[in-house]
Amino acid sequence: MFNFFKSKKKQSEEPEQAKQSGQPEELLTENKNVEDTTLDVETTAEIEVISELQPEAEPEPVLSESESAVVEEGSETQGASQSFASKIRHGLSRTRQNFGRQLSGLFGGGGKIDEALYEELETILLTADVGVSATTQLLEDLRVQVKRKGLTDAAELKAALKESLANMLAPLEKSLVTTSNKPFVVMITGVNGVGKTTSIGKLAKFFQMQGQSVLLAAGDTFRAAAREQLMAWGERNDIAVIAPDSDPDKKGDPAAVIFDAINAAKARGIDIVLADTAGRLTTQLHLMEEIKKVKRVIAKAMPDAPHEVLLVLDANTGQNAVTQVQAFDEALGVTGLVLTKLDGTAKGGVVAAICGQFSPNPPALRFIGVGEGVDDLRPFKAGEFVDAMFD
Ligand SMILES: Nc1nc2c(ncn2[C@@H]2O[C@H](COP(=O)(O)OP(=O)(O)OP(=O)(O)O)[C@@H](O)[C@H]2O)c(=O)[nH]1
Ligand SMILES: [Mg+2]
Repeated sequence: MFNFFKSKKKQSEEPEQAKQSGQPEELLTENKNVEDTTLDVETTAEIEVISELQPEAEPEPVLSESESAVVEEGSETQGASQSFASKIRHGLSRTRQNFGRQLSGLFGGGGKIDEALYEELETILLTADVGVSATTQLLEDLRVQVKRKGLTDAAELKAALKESLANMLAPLEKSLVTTSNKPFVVMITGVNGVGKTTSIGKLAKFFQMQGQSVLLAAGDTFRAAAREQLMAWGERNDIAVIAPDSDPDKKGDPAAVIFDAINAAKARGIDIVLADTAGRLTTQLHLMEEIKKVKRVIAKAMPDAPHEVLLVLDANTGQNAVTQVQAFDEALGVTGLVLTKLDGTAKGGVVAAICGQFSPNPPALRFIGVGEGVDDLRPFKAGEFVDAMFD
């Protein structure tokens, strides 16, 4: 944590020096954004300080009881995957109670497969936030299956629908491989309050458990509390955080903070940089421009970076999530999604809506959030997810 405080001090000095030079603040911010080569010099100086303070050996992370359980689960036993699956199942209980129960009601009594049945099924899918496009695709696929397999009884449709849904969600399942670059830079973005900062904490733990070192960049300079939130989390978990100045009168520049963090990670041989950013609505055009600039500056710190642009979505937003993917993808080129808060909603069907909208190449759904605990962010597995949606 020394390094963090040192970096804080260094940054707090910069605006003062700049102010003394008489430059307007707006211009200073711009200069810091790498348009000016002096940033390289400043950053190099900071790296040296950080390296000096880096302890010889990384301290063992202190684990709480639940976190220790994650390590045990991580050992590749059958019990582990069962426990992962039961967590997802628990997290999706609201979706299952709504969607799964209605389907059981529809299919459970048997009866013949006719147009009325398809119509009822269409209504259930639409009300579960599956969306028009995915619903149409699922029904078409189901009709093909019914013909091919010669199904006649409504009870047989449940398994067929499960199969169609699993096939539809399969392209979303692409795990995040972080070994292609060092550091592997992940930029985290999304609208306000979707779970970006807490997901960063969970992701940091996830990668740490896999033996990878992580550095956090507190790039949300808009909300003073965001900096504190990430800092406190980093301190508790022995993970370095590079953050802007704490003085609310001095505006931090998100791009500069992340730029510094990448250089610090390079100097320290860190595997993964997780960069937080402030929440923004897709209609706030100036903030969408700002995030584009953050991405450009990241590329100046490391040519291929960011290696992953993760868009965090709140499952409660339902269909609106699709609009958010479109807008952020247009601005940044989204490479992966994190869908949070599935535990608090019956709108789990939104996963299918994303597939339907971006068929045949939907963005990768890297992780899903099924609770507030540190081990409640899980890599997305299509089969497991579909199983958890049904009774
Ligand atoms: N139940 C549940 N709560 C979650 C999940 N993920 C995040 N949260 C909660 O959502 C709230 C907002 O989380 P933050 O991480 O601060 O959201 P943010 O996107 O960083 O917010 P801004 O920075 O203000 O845009 C917190 O109370 C989190 O605990 C989840 O998967 N399940
Ligand atoms: Mg945040």
